[in-house]
Amino acid sequence: MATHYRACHLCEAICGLEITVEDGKVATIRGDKADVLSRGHICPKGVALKDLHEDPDRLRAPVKKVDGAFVEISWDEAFEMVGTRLARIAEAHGRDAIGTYFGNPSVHSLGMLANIGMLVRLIKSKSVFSATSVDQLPHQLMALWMYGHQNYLFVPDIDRTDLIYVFGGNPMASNGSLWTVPDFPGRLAALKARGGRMVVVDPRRTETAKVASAHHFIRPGSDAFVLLAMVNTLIVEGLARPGRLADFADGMEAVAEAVAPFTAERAESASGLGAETIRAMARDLAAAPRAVVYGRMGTSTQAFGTLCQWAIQLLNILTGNLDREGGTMLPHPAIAAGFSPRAAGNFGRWKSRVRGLPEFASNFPVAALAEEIQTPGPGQIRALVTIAGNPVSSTPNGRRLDAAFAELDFMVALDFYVNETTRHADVILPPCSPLERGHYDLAFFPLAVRNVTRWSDPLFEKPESARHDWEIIAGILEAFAKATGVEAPNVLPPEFMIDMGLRGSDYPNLDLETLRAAPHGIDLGPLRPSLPERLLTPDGRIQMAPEGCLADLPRLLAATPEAQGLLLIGRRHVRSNNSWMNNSTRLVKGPIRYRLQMHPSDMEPRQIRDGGAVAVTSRAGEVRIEVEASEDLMPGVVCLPHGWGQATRDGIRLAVANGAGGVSFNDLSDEDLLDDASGNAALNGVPVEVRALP
Ligand SMILES: Nc1nc2c(c(=O)[nH]1)N[C@H]1C(S)=C(S)[C@@H](COP(=O)(O)OP(=O)(O)OC[C@H]3O[C@@H](n4cnc5c(=O)[nH]c(N)nc54)[C@H](O)[C@@H]3O)O[C@H]1N2
Ligand SMILES: Nc1nc2c(c(=O)[nH]1)N[C@H]1C(S)=C(S)[C@@H](COP(=O)(O)OP(=O)(O)OC[C@H]3O[C@@H](n4cnc5c(=O)[nH]c(N)nc54)[C@H](O)[C@@H]3O)O[C@H]1N2
Ligand code: SF4
Ligand SMILES: [Mo]
Repeated sequence: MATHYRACHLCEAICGLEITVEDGKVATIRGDKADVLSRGHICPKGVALKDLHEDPDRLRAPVKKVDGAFVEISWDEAFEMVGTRLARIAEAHGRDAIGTYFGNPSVHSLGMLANIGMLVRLIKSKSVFSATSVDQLPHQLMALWMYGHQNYLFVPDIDRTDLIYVFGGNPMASNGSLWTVPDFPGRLAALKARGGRMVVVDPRRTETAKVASAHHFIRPGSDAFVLLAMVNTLIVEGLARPGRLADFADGMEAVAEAVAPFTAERAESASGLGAETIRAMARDLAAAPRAVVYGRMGTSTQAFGTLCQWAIQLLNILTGNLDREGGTMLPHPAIAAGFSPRAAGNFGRWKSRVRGLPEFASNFPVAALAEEIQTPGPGQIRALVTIAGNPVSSTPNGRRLDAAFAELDFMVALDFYVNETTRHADVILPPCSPLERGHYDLAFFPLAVRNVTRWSDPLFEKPESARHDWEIIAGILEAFAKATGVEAPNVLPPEFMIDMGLRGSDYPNLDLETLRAAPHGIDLGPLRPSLPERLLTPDGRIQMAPEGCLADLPRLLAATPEAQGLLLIGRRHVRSNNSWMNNSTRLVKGPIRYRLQMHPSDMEPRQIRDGGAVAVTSRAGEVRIEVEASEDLMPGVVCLPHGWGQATRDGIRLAVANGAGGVSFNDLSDEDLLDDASGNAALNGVPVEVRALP
């Protein structure tokens, strides 16, 4: 029996795992107690890596569609076909006719992350989309506007703070996001043991709310009112004390003027949170020696995501907690490529063809993907490359995308499953199992609560016939370059790039060999302040009042809570991973987790009974699902997880065998419902109606 240590790549917590192998098979998977960051933490998904590796439904060779069915082909044939078909479409219709979509796992796969830029540059199409616009776009936009870099996402220093406000995040289920904080439960327990507090603001009494010092319900989509009222309180009551930040932050007067209309009373009527509670929250924040305001999905994938992220930054700045121990800080990762000025990002340099939505970092909002395929004219998307993504399940109005994908002239998917999205592909190119590749968390060390570095060698050698993600991208680049008569860019093995990166690190004596000899990771010390030196705004100062935020305020002021009707929000469970781990029986077993949760006071007038079937209707569509009564919801709010409903689409075997059912949340979410300031999808706070079915 051999023991192998490696990082789990499934979520942002990047836990260290201890995996034992017997007879060439995974025997056990446990948390690695010696891991310098995760200290033994693991969740059920980490254990399910065995299922992913062994899953007979996972594709092991490229397939092409013949008469509606997928048949295996050789890599040579697959690349040839992809290269020539894409080149032919580009020649006939222009480069923008080729669309690409990058999904979430493309940042969890080193070979992908390191090379997708090259693919975009070679294809030279503006039709690029990604999961960013159903996720953290407002966070990144704010980082760009206020600090000059899209990746300046300040990390809550949970290990040294006294008070954390969590708005719209559920780290007890998600294990943290834009916050690599493995063993969140342990770190929270330590915070409480030293007398600290965590306060949760969420329309649902979540798993995180249940272990918080206090929880407040909030009406979905109304956080900006509350957060800006907290800013207002700090200013009006003379509690704003930015300390040293005042020396290099501009825009205080503009902020004071902008937030003046956002009183606690106005916030109360919009949000349901009491005006006194809101003021007290602001005062507590100002009084705490070290404190953090943190907001996640519930405050970004909603109609005022940008304003929420702005107000959160303002609260941390005005209380002097930005860039301070026990507040929020920017990590110093061993490889800081993601923080380089070249990667600073851009916004609004060009607009999408049909709806005029702004690009961010050369991506259009994915809410515009279906219309870009379905609307004729120059630039219409006719071919699509999806890369580790499942937009039919994960992005707004999945039914419309489903129909749009069926209209494409050509589609290729880099994925190891036939799912809601890839079933439309002409060719699917599956990478080898994640346990067969080396791993380095290029994207997540820059978000971690401590500076650490760690390399994971492959657990198993990949079969000769299998390809790594980076080799698949290299194959496409080569074939497309050949078909368009240009030279193919050189793709390097990711190991090589990491070695180079480590050798060029600000930390001394790092290279791949050093990391290989330290499989539990190397601790590089606690987070430390680094402003103003690292600011990358044009004048090197914090921009507290970005134009784009001020311009969005009238829209917020005009927003009036709808008198009746229900608002739909999402939920994550610790045994789920977006849309793609439901094939693991180990994860799916147990109580059914995909029902619509509804408060009894909303069920009664609609004559809906616990366990009964209902129709849920939004502007975008209708789904039928069972109801689960829940007192954990704020009345007026209904709650459904995303990533389910595989069985409602033809031709997919996934997650059906083990009894997983449910419906897709995004058959209800609306491609017209956006955070207008950024183009991010408003997946939370979707107006719906629910009626009992006989
Ligand atoms: N309603 C609602 N919708 C949501 C959300 C929500 O909270 N509510 N959350 C949003 C968020 S935060 C995100 S990040 C998106 C995710 O959106 P997507 O990234 O589009 O969707 P996933 O479900 O993560 O699908 C990932 C795909 O990548 C494949 N895959 C996994 N690992 C690899 C790999 O190593 N290589 C390759 N080539 N393929 C791989 C999987 O088989 C799967 O098909 O969903 C968003 N959608
Ligand atoms: N187990 C598991 N873990 C995951 C994932 C997964 O699918 N499953 N996905 C991973 C990914 S890609 C991401 S991005 C992260 C996301 O990480 P989180 O953001 O921590 O996860 P969510 O569960 O989406 O939390 C959003 C919270 O916002 C609340 N909410 C909804 N609307 C509003 C609102 O208007 N205001 C406020 N204040 N709250 C609101 C919801 O009730 C929910 O509790 O999780 C990651 N980790
Ligand atoms: S929390 Fe779970 S899924 Fe996330 S990295 Fe750790 S073991 Fe993997
Ligand atoms: Mo995400």
